[in-house]
Amino acid sequence: MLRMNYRRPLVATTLGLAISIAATSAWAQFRKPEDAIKYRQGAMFVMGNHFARIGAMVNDKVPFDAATVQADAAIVASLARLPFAGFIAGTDKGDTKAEVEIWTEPEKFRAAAQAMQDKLAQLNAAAKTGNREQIKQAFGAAGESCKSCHDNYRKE
Ligand code: ASC
Repeated sequence: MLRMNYRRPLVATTLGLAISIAATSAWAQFRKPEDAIKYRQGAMFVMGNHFARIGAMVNDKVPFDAATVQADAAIVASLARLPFAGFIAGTDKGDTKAEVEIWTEPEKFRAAAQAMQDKLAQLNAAAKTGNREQIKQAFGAAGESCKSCHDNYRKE
């Protein structure tokens, strides 16, 4: 009994600390709200760049090279989670085209983000096969998921 009582404050303090770290971590990643906006835009910019390189190949703008597609698809798939860390509370204003629905219907936004991540994982898997037709199809499906989220959550 004595031992349990002795330990309880430590458990409570550790738990309290863990909860407060979890609650503030979204903010703690960025020094100011503008940094969160730049972060998500930067992540999407890099994703868009590498995604477009794949598009150029499957649409015959540049010669198809399986190894290059694999590298680009791996980059895009691994970056796909990053933008969402930047959509923190209070960043619907400022230098951003983000629609307020991102914050007013977060479940729908999260689902759209997940759909995009799934499509990019499928593109990454297709890239590993080296099969141009499979890659082209997966690229198209992934592009649709980019577009649908932009149509719903990005201002003109
Ligand atoms: C891209 C890019 C997007 C998508 C989208 C597809 O290359 O940057 O956001 O494709 O335009 O419709």
